Amino acid sequence: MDKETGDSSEIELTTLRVSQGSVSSSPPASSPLSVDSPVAVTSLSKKKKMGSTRNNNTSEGVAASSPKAQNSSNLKKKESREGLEVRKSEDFSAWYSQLVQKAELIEFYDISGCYILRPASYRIWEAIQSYFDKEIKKLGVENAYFPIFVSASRLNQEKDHVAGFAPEVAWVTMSGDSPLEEPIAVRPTSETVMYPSFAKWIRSHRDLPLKINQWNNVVRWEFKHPTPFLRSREFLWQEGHTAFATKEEADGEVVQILELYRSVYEDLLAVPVIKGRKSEKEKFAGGLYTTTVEAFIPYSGRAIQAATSHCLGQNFANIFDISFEDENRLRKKVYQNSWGLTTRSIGVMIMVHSDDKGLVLPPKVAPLQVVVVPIRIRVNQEEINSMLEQECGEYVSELEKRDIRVKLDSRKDKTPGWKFHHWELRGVCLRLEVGVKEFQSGEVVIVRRDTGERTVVSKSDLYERVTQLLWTMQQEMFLRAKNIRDHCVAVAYNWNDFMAAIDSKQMVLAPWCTDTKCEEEVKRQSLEYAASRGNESVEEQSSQSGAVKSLCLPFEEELSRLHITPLSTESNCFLCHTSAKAWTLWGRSY
Ligand code: 87F
Repeated sequence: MDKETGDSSEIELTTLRVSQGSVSSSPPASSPLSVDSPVAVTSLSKKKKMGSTRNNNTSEGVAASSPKAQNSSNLKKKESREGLEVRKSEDFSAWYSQLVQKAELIEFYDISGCYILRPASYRIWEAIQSYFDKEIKKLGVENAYFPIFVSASRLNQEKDHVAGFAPEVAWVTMSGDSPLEEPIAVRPTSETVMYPSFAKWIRSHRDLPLKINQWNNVVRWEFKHPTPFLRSREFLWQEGHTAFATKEEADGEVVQILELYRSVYEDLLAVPVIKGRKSEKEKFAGGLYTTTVEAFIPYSGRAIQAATSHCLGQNFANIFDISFEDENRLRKKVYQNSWGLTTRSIGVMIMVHSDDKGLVLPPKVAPLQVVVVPIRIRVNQEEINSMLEQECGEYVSELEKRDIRVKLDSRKDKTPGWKFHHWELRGVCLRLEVGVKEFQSGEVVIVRRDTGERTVVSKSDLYERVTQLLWTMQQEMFLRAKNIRDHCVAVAYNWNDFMAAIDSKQMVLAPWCTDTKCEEEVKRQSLEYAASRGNESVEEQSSQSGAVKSLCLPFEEELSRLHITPLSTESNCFLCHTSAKAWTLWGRSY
């Protein structure tokens, strides 16, 4: 007997019907549980009630709202708290905070800005790692590991660019209760840790190129509001550091790595990005130029720097004396690059795809791609139930054999409806439902997490159809996100249109003079503009506050993809009206 719903066959059948109905507009007409049957007719009023439970976004299984279930224990109450209680469109940041905790991605910690990455989110990070690691190895990059601590003298060797970041550096000053002789910093990035070794390892042109990557954690003691994945005081990333004999080789690698970052976001995480170059104000101050992939979160109207690939020129080679003897025995300084991709990528993916029911994950990174839910008959049908379960077990092993990440949910103390919600919240891509009807006809119902679309497939085609649906889901998630993102890019030629678009949560492409003073003016005026709108609601204020910054000067290929024609020589800057030098993408950002 089911703990939650008792043993009434009527209620059990109702439960089953409505659970299915909630994800489908029309149940199979031939279903013994269809609305034409007397049993189902008695259940229609319950169906309405149950539907509203679902719409309220509690994840209480449909069955759990039946009268008998309402009398059940605290266990049920606990279950009802499983689902999201906030809608994405109503309070985006509360929705996100609930989602990452309820979907078991994040556990909060007692140090502000530090989060526990639970197995489900670490598994996503492993998928990103494994993809990117393979790709950089093809480029001849080798992994290594350098210490987490930096001495003060080393960190200060590179004072100029560290100066701006100094408040974010965390220091260890004690061991036990005795002060250290010299405080040591926890790495915020590893230039100063790695480059003294580069100076030792590079002697001749034969030692070049040197391409080192490390997968590690870094600490930046940020004071801005922390957000799981997007802004944390400790985060995971890869930092690539390379050295070349010529500037051309370094330039070539910068765009190769940027292309890999595009691919991680678009091909793996199904998140569209725009490639471009950072303005002088926004580039990494220690380098020559910075390239970036920029993503956008439509609900908050904010852009986010998704990954960066820097050309450092010879700046660090001069500081750390990294030089080599060329073929003509002349001593030369190397040209360097550095590039990084962080666990922020997981947060961007969640924000872009997930919905009011919970996580929606692209199949390529989803820890679980398929869940199989047997829909048991609950009255004296143990024989048929055990055959059903055995059949489901066979589907699982068949899919497992072919490397599909699959799980069988045969728990007897949970209703099918409860399980559906449970796995939807956790972002399992496909749900396979096998009821008696399907069992008898050799079919399986497949429900897609992203669209709720149901497909009935013959068990002999199961593997092919599952593979095909996962592939389609991956493609369609990207196309949907890209379509939405494209609608969030406006074009403006003057300040009023520019701010109107920003206010409607868009990014703006505008002709710009590229002058740093003008960029500072955009920041100042946009802050003034936001402050002048003090009569907005709190929610409006938070989504419409913050300075507008340049995100990037998009590459030509990106502009033509967005159907933007090159600037004419007569074009003027949208703000200062001097001659415009480049189309530039602007927005509020994280
Ligand atoms: C915070 C404190 C100290 C960023 C910091 O982007 C230093 C820094 O150098 C700092 N925050 N940065 C810039 C990091 C540049 C660069 N490093 C390697 C990357 C990619 C990987």
